[in-house]
Formats: sequence, C-alpha cells, structure tokens
Amino acid sequence: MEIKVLKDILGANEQMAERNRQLLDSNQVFAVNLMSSPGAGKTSLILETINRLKGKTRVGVIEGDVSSSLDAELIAKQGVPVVQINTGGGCHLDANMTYSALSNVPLQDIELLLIENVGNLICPAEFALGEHRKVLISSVPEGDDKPFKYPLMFHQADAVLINKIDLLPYLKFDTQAFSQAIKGINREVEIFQISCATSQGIEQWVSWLLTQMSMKQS
Ligand SMILES: Nc1nc2c(ncn2[C@@H]2O[C@H](COP(=O)(O)OP(=O)(O)OP(=O)(O)O)[C@@H](O)[C@H]2O)c(=O)[nH]1
Ligand SMILES: [Mg+2]
Repeated sequence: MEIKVLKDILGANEQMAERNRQLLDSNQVFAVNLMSSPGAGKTSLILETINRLKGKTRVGVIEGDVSSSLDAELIAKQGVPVVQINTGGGCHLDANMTYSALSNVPLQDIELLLIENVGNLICPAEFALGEHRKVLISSVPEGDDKPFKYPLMFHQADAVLINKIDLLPYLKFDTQAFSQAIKGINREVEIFQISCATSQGIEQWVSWLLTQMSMKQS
C-alpha cells in the first residue's frame, strides 16, 4: 500500500514535469536542473556561467531553497531574471513548484534556464522538473566516496562537475578514483573538473552546455 502511494506521487510529478517540458519547448528554452549537497557551489557555478555567457545566450534562473532569497539576490545583481522558490522545509524541488515558478519567468526572453535545486544528494534525484539535462556538482571537501553513498544521484546525472579543485592540494581526494567510481555507475556521464574560485574548467563546462543546447535545437 505504501509503495502504491509513493508511485502515485512520482507518477503525478512525472506528468507535471512533462507539462513543464512542453512549456519550455514551446518557448525554445533549454532547462538544466543543478543538484548538489548544500554548499557544493551551485550558486557560484550559476554566477560563473552567467558571466561566461554574457552577450552569447540569454539566461534565466530559478532558485530553490528551503528558506531565504539570498541566492536569488546574488543572481539578480547580474541583471538576470530570477525567481526564488522557498520549499518551506521541503528537501527538493518538484514539478509542481517549478510550474508555479515558470509562470513568473519571462520565457520568451531567455534561451537557457538554470534551476538551482535544494541542497541535498537524495531527494532531488527522484523528482523530475521537466529539465532537459541534470547536472550534479560534487565538491572536493565532501570527499571522494560520494558515488558509493549516493549512487542514484550519480546514475541520473548527464554531467558531474567536480568543484573546488583549487582545494585539492589541501584535502585527501583522489579525482581518478572518484571519476572511475562515477563511470562504474553511469558510463555515459560527462565529468568536468572545475573551480568557481579560480574559473578553471568553466570554459569546458560552458562549451559542453552550449553543445547540449544546440543538439536539442537541431
Ligand atoms: N575554494 C572554493 N570555494 C568555493 C568554490 N565554489 C564555491 N565556493 C565557496 O563555497 C561556498 C558555497 O558556495 P555556494 O555557491 O553558495 O554553494 P551552493 O551549492 O549554492 O550552496 P546552497 O545553496 O547553500 O546549497 C561559498 O563560500 C563559495 O564561495 C570553489 O571552486 N573553490
Ligand atoms: Mg546556492
């Protein structure tokens, strides 16, 4: 009985996610669901990405947090349209919340929508939002064992960004073993090593993102 209830919730979410996807497609907006544990660097990555895409691609942002609008305020300073969702305790965004936010995003004016999910390595993996790609940010201070502990998140991702590589000299983190563990779960995934502090690797990430957008359009 409990299993049926869970299936109903996820089934309803899938339907709503499909509706979101249709809405995005009809406006030719490419959406990326950015997921990570708290503090891995989602907002920093969005800021770096906006910076790199200035004059190239029109970006909009949905910010998901349990509480506050701190991240949305940082994004707004870049002159980019941003909508904050507060889940009020919920540990992930779902398709219904995303649908409500979409009605406040100027979809005709943007080509790329970056959705910052709530910081959590478990629940966001279960709930589709209608995104075209799922991107996981995993940062060096979290340790290199995360693919073993949170396999679903790594399995679902189209790309994994290893962030904060500027801290590698100070922390025990084996990037090769980490990448191998990810590939063991998800052979197709793209892996990038980046630092939002030094901008290392951001160009490669943005180039992948633009390629994904152009593949979608063709
Ligand atoms: N050294 C270093 N610090 C970073 C890097 N990227 C982000 N940070 C720092 O990590 C902290 C968290 O970064 P955020 O971008 O706010 O992380 P977040 O995932 O958006 O966090 P939540 O929204 O709270 O889940 C901030 O103090 C950033 O300055 C990086 O590449 N290197
Ligand atoms: Mg954030």
